[in-house]
Parts: sequence; structure tokens; C-alpha cells
Amino acid sequence: MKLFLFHTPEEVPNQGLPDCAIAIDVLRATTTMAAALAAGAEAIQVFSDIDTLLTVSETWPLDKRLRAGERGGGKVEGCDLGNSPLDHSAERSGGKRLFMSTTNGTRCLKRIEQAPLVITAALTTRQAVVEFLLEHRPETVWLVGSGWEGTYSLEDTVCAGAVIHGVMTATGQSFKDLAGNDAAIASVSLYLQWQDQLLDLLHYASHGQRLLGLDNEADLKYCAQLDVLTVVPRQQEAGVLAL
Ligand code: 3SL
Repeated sequence: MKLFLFHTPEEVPNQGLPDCAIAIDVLRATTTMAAALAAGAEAIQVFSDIDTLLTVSETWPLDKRLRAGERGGGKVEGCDLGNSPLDHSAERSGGKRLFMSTTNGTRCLKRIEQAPLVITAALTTRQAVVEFLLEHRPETVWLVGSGWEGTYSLEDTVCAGAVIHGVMTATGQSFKDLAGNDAAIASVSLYLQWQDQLLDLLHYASHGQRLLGLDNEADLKYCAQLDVLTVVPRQQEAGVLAL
């Protein structure tokens, strides 16, 4: 297995596809997706733009859908929810399809949706993602951070490092065997430096600061948890994820 890290969707090569692509948006889209599916949501359908989300979700029964839209960290008008993992419970999300559009996370998924195997990762699902990789043994893996509007983000990079470190620990393999690019190696250093202070790191991160400014401290606390969920959201058809 060769693991490559691309910090943003913009860094993803235009040529070729990996055997497996992993979208990461710790704050907060992929953390929210995992929370929704763990709470019993039927599936998550992602959209780059809100108008298409509203039109497509209109065809779905009212009691079987939830519309989640986020821009600039806030909830979009006309949607039921914003992008908080804390919004999801069995009562609210069980059996429903989540129609979702966020600033960067859903865009990241759209960028890699042609890969034969597409999953999402978050700190909350790190170990489950490691086990998924060990079970499926894809030869090439692209871990893709969502970043923020094309720029690097600490939280996605530390999550990639946590996944890569998990694979290294489980297999006993070194960077020589596993690292596909320099960014993959650097991400493990970031994870090793911060593994016991993930919440602090999320507080320092620029998007963490943005969310704190919008009163989302509880979300950061939730998103900083390592290995608390066993789900791995997986693309079933282009743009639709389920378990
Ligand atoms: O950019 C995204 O996709 C979101 O996760 C951003 S936010 O955390 O909801 O503000």
C-alpha cells in the first residue's frame, strides 16, 4: 500500500486515479457525516451548490429527508440543519437521507468521486478507517484534506497523519514501504507532536478559530475525539455515501 496526502482538493493530480480516495474534513463535514450515519441516517447525498440540493431533495418524502447546508460556518437559509455533528441523534436522523452541502468538505468529495473506492475519515473514525484499509488493501491511497477555500488546514493534516501512523503501527511497515509522498511523512510528525493535545491543536487552527468565533466550542470538543466511532462512510454511487 502507498499512501499519498494532498492537503487540498486543488493539489489532487489531474491525471490518474488511486484505488482508494479518502476525503478528510475534521472541522466539520466528514466528522458530521460519520455522526449522522452512526445515528442511523440512511445515506448522505452531497452537493456542491445549495440550489441543486434544494431541488433534488424536494423529490424525497418530507419525513425521510434532512437538508444540511453550511456556508462560512453558519447554517444556510432554507435548510433544516447546518453542519454540526452534534445535530445528529437516532431520533432526528434515524432512517433519513441527509442532503448536504458545505463550503469545502462536500467539494472535496466531488473532486475524488471518480475513484473506484471513496471513503471519508475524521479523527472520530480514525481506527475504523485504518481497519478498512487493512481489510481492503488498496494499492494506492489518496488522503485528501478539504482545507479552507484552497488553503492548507492543520486539522485535516493531523487526521491524515493519524491514519498513516495507524497503518504503520498495525503493519509494522515503515515510510519506505508506505509513504507515497513527502506530505504523508510530514503529517505523521504533526500527529506524533499533537496526539495528546488534539483539542488544543483544533483551537489553534485557523478554522477552529473561525468556529470558536461562531460559538462552536462544543463542536471542536466533539471533532477532536480520536477513535470514538466504528463507522466508515463509503460512496455507494457518485455523491452518495452510506455504511
Ligand atoms: O468547509 C466545510 O466543508 C465545513 O466543514 C466548514 S464548517 O466547519 O461547517 O464551518
